[in-house]
Amino acid sequence: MLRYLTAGESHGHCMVAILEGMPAGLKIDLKEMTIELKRRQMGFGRGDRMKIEADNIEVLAGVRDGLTLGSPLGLYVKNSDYRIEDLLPLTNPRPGHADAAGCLKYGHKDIRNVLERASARETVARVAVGSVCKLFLKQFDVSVASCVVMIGAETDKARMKKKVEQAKKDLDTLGGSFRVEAKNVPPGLGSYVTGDRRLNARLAAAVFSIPAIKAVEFGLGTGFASARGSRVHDAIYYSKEKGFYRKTNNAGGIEGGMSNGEPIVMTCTMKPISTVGKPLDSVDIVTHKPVKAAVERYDTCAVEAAGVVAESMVAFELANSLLEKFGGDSVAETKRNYKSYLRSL
Ligand code: EPS
Repeated sequence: MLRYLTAGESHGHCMVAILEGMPAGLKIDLKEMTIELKRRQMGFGRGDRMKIEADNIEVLAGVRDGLTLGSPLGLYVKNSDYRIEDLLPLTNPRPGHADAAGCLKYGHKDIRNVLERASARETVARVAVGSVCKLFLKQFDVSVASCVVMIGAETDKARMKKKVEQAKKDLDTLGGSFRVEAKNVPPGLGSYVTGDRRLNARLAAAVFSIPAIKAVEFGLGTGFASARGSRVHDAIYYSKEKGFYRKTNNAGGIEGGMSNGEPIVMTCTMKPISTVGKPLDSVDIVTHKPVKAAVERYDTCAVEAAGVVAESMVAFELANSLLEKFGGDSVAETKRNYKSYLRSL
């Protein structure tokens, strides 16, 4: 089993992650891992924080001579904007953010105690984890990619950009949707035998664990609601070269909670960032008097970045499911088991 944990506050010293369960003998390619971190920083509509952060990754533990040891990996990303101790307290929660519910839950009287951890800065550690999982999946020719589908109801790239520019001028924010696609996933990851082993349930939970994600669909997704079965289920074919295959992929690569060998396709919706320049009505956490919500530096739109984070979460879950099916304490052992399964299909 693969598992991870992250720690760190947005303006704290650093973001760290521990990834446990990665087999021994995986070549750690820091260059490729750094590319993933840089991809997360980009995207039209990101705020000024990304000009401050370098987002370089340091592997603190679990690697020797460039290869994983099979022991937990310690991953470290330094925060350049480190000033948590100097930041003033805030008592005006932002609608849409974790601020209000977080203060009520933990008894905080300063929303900073919530927002510093609830901040999407934490996703840099997720991408560090995902970047290792991607290296592992590469050993099996499995790839995970993402693209922006829609921003502010626009699907054309130039129009999306204009929408973001306008939202920025209006001191507002925008959400949107992105697609994540995993290719060359073997059939049979996940299982139908219990709900908690269903791959779609695990992948959806993984993507929903990213801040601001409000919907996750597989394949045709909500389109299934208005369709007849005969029109939307993906007919099955077989050829010697391809094995079992489909001509359509409305299922999004998952049937009965298992990968079916087709690409796994997920469309995910992100709500607009909750910090808005023209703040909404709120209530002071301490005095209970009406106030305007806090305004901090913010991103106008982070849909593209969220897609990169989702890739990481999907890569983690696929690596986990692959290890669950094929086992192996070393990459060589997992590969042997994997090849033998492929031959048996
Ligand atoms: C975030 C607010 C902004 C974002 C941040 C998430 O940070 P700051 O308040 O420092 O300007 O830039 O995202 C990141 C720092 C990141 O690395 O993605 C928030 O409130 O969630």
